[in-house]
Amino acid sequence: MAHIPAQPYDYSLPQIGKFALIIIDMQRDFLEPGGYGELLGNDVSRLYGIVPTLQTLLQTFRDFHLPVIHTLECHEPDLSDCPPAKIRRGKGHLTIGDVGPMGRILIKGEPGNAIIPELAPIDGELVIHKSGKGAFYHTELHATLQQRSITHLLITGVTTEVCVQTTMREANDRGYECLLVEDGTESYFPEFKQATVEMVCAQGGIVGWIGSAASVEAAIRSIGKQN
Ligand code: C5J
Repeated sequence: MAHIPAQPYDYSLPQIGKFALIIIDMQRDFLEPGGYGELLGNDVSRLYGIVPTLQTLLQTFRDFHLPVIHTLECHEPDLSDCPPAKIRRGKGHLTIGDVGPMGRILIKGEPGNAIIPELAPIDGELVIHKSGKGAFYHTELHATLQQRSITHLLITGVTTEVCVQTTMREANDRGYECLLVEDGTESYFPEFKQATVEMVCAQGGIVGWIGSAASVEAAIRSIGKQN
């Protein structure tokens, strides 16, 4: 066990095997021009800023052979898992399922739907395909975490106030102890990131904790030495 300096108070990282890193939706569709993020009217350029931090954090987990979970927001090619309301949203001329510069938008297996190469999953890492914003909705995530006795989640990825926050709230409701890695998450809207960071750890940690990637890495190294 190790203590991570965090808000609203230290986060206790349990023994190895009980915690996992979740990297949410670091996909070309959200980070690159021509993807779903941009067609919703967003300036996607600011999201790349967290990639070096996530690479270092991911490498630390890999160095210690710790569980890593990647998620992708995506839909089946026939859109059978996509509610019509989601297809109607946005203000561009293209929508989910249409052909864009990186293939069909937000469709499983299309080039634009892939995780960016810098953070591509490797063998042994869990990849969760999700049709909703939260990673627990209609996925095998909860069952898989339970099977592995994982109780603590270090949460990262994009976008802070949408898929990241939704997943953190879903996890919290299922009893997981969650720490949102502040410099490992980003939004198209800096003010929304800030608001999310403040709201999830308000009221004594109503949804969880906020900490830094460096603090998580230091805690892992200290636990690693104990083993
Ligand atoms: C959005 C996500 N923003 N991954 N998805 O639609 O946050």
